[in-house]
Amino acid sequence: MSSRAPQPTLVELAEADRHRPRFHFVSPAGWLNDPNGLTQWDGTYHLFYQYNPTSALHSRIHWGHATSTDLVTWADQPIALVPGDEGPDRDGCWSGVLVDDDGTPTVVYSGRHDERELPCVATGSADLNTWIKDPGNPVIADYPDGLDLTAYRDHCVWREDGRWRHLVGSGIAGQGGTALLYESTDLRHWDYVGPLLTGDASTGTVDAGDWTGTMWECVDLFRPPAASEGDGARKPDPVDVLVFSAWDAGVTHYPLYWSGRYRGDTFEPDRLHRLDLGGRYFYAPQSFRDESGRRVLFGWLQEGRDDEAMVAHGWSGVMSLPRVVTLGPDGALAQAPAPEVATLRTDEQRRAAQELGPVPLGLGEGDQRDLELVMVLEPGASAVLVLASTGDGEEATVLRVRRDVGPGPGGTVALDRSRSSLDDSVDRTPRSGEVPIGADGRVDLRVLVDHSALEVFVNGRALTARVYPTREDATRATVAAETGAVELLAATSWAMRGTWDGPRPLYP
Ligand code: DQQ
Repeated sequence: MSSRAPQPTLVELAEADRHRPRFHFVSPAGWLNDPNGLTQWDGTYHLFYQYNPTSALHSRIHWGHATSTDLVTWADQPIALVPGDEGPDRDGCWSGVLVDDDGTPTVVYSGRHDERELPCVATGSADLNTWIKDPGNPVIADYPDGLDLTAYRDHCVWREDGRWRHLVGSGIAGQGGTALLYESTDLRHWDYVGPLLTGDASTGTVDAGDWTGTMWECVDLFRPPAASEGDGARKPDPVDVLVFSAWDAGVTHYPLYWSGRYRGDTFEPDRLHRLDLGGRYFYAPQSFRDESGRRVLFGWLQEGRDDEAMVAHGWSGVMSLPRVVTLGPDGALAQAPAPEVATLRTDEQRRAAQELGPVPLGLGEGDQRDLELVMVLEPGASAVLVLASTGDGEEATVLRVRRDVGPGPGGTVALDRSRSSLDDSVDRTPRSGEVPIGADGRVDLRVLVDHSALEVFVNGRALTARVYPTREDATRATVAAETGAVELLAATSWAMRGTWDGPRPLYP
């Protein structure tokens, strides 16, 4: 009789994977996608997330839950929402938000059944660990009359002038993505107001990143605090932003936002912006205002490897680091890792200020790194950072920052992943976009490498991606000047401490 070796569990597979980040939040194993229900409640940060504890694929989604007192180290809490045996969420508890209903923590989420989603409500215990679904779910029983919708899900809910307001992400067939506005006095009975704003799917292209999709997922409306607040500088006029994730026929594209003005029943758009130059690698973001008044944003770093690889490794999906978002002087959002991330730094290495040349300057080795560089680029100059590289360069991820020719402001950042991995089943397509570089040529660059997760910030613009080098020694980082004069004012690199040890239970 032959006895078969026991199959490794999802947790064992996940723990053995060298591509699994160690200072980004990941689920214990299985599947993770969107951040949900973000809040700081009585001082404690709560991160709920789309979670499938049964496999590394998206199916029958639960709400996982973790808490933190410092935004970077997380403690797993019991799963918050499980799809019902029957009822409107029997096929999944999809994305949603948490609001404070006069002291009662209350989530508004999308219950999935029969291949469509409808708004549902659940109330939580004081520690936010036990949730009771409202017997009246779904609280909106059908799509609004008279609209031919492409999809309908995800929520942004806020209190305004004594009533609740609620956006549901959607799309109007033949027109484009939209955010449908509702009002309520009790979060259970909703009056439909109308579309707050509707995009035009007949303009723009995916390649340019200005096509707004046939449906908007995870709409998020907020007023960002000005970056200059508190330092005595003139405050810019208030700007509101409407963030959404452009979607089409089952395909997730990228997060975008309109800057403009929220005018009550409508949103007056001014400009469309890319929220993250990595596109789908920072998808379905959600933000919240913390108790200190900061606007904090998390997003889902999708995998760049196929379903087979996800299943083989027992896990999928990374939560971004927390980002603090402000309104920059150019009227666009400026993003930076929350200062708390720096508490994970260890083993500081500094490089002397110097004029960079073509010979690469080493910035340290390791697959959990934080790099901070300040450079001055002359017009037309470009600096090149090589990351996750082997000594012979067989595997290397190449990041270029280039200042436009001419004295005007402007520049680009480009991520070349063509040599990131010898495994040709992983996504190695490039990413790039515009970054603001002022007349002084100064570039503040921050790079966070956490195994397969890469988050880059260039003068407040973010570019997120995933990389999967195959060689164990693909851990080097260097910087050099590629063209023109590049002055390095400061370069510091740190190893980053991991935020948990060992396996975590799948069903906390
Ligand atoms: N993910 C959720 C949806 C949302 C999408 C389902 C965005 O609610 O529209 O897991 O990634």
